[in-house]
Amino acid sequence: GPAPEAPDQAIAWLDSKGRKFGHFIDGKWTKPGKTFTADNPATGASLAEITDGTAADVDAAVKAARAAFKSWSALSGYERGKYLYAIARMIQKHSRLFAVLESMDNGKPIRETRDADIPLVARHFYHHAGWATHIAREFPDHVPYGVCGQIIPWNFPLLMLAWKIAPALAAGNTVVLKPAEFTSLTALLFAEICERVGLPKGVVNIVTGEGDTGATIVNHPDIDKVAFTGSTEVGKIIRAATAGSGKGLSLELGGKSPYIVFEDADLDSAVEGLVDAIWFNQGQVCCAGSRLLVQESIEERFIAKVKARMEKLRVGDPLDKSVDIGALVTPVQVERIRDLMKKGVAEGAEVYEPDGQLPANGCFLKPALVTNVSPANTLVSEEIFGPVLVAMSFRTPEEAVALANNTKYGLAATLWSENINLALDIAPRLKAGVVWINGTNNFDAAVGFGGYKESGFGREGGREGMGVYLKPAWEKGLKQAPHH
Ligand code: TXE
Repeated sequence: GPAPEAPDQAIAWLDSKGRKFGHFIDGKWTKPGKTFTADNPATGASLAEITDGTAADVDAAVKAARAAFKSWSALSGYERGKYLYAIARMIQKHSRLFAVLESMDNGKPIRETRDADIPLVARHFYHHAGWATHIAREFPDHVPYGVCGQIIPWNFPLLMLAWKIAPALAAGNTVVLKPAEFTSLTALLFAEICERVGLPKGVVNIVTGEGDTGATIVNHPDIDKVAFTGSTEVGKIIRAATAGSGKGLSLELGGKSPYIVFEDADLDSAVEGLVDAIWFNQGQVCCAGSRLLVQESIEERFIAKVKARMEKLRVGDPLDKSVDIGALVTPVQVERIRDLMKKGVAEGAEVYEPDGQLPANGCFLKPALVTNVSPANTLVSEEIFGPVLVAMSFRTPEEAVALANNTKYGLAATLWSENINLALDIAPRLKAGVVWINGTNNFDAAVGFGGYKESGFGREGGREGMGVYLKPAWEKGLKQAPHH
């Protein structure tokens, strides 16, 4: 196969920073404080030291963002858009460095960071650069919130940053963003991009740290809006913590999305879609199609095809361009997944894994297919967030809808059928923020993404996503529309 992607450029960048990072606050880098390590989950090697943000760090970042808000929000949308275009272009220019750094820090295959994560990041900034000039017309009598506290997870580190920062800035807000503790590096490289394009100081502040740092941001009295993507557990804590505070809130949480295959589907395409739905990013995807619902009449044939395809999936070095499944983000997650599997098996589940050896070290797991489960099985009801597909069957379309909606989540759903009448009948009955027909994981910055029920609320992308970063002017007692 092709030679692995060389890590040289990313290593040179880390070395140039002394492999030790402070925060990016008010356009400057702070001195590193108490640190934790950023590890490469495929090798266990330590990549850099990351500062664990204190309450004083968060306070300094919020003050800087507050000071910057006045002039940033007073700029015309056109002026703000120019900065977003510059960021987008700079990300494209350094896309290879971003992709390799992301793969090293997170463990996801280079094919994904190169072809999905980083291009989608650039696309998100371009899209919102365009929005900046349209907000005044599209959202008359709306104003930005002010200072946004943004907390993101580790599964799509730079992409989640883009989903948060691009619309916030387009709308005229300033931000304090905390990356996940396992994946801070591309956020820090992004801070350098902000410096390079001359983004006014204080508009973007990156404070690294663990959950406590996140909680400090959420609870800071001078934060106007909180945006969070992560576990449902922490989402609930944040909702409780912000209730009654007057802060705006949007939450993008977990999922257990159904992947429905009807008997008249193009089965080979549905199998390829399934690979993307559940094994993309090792299954660490909030909208992963983790519950296969297959019509009974084709169940045996379809499952045989899935198993045959699983045999061909390559697990290994994330920088190897032919690898399909890389490393999970951290040993903590591997343990979590193993524990859930044990529980599910004790409850009667059967697990199929393809033959073959995993790399001796690193956070690797084989792709797994779980069958013989009742709806009450832990593996059916809980988000596994790993390369584990759970399969069940149904007889009628009615039963498919009932099974699909039998979950506390509601983020995404996929259905396959060659019968367009059936597809269009079923799709609106699936309680999910997005429904894909004869395809899966189709993302675009122009389309709102978000959930129902315990998957959260608020949308990211598109017009709905812009709305999440604006509030009616009357809420601030203002009459004038501040957008130009
Ligand atoms: O998530 P956390 P974890 C799910 C997935 C995964 C599980 C656990 O099922 O297995 O969650 O992952 C910050 N106040 N998802 O524990 O803790 C934290 O530092 C404020 C689904 O890693 O939610 C990080 O930046 N912030 C999900 C971010 O929250 C807090 C993606 C997410 O970490 C905090 C990730 C607190 N009290 C996990 N505690 C998705 N929807 O895509 C932690 N954080």
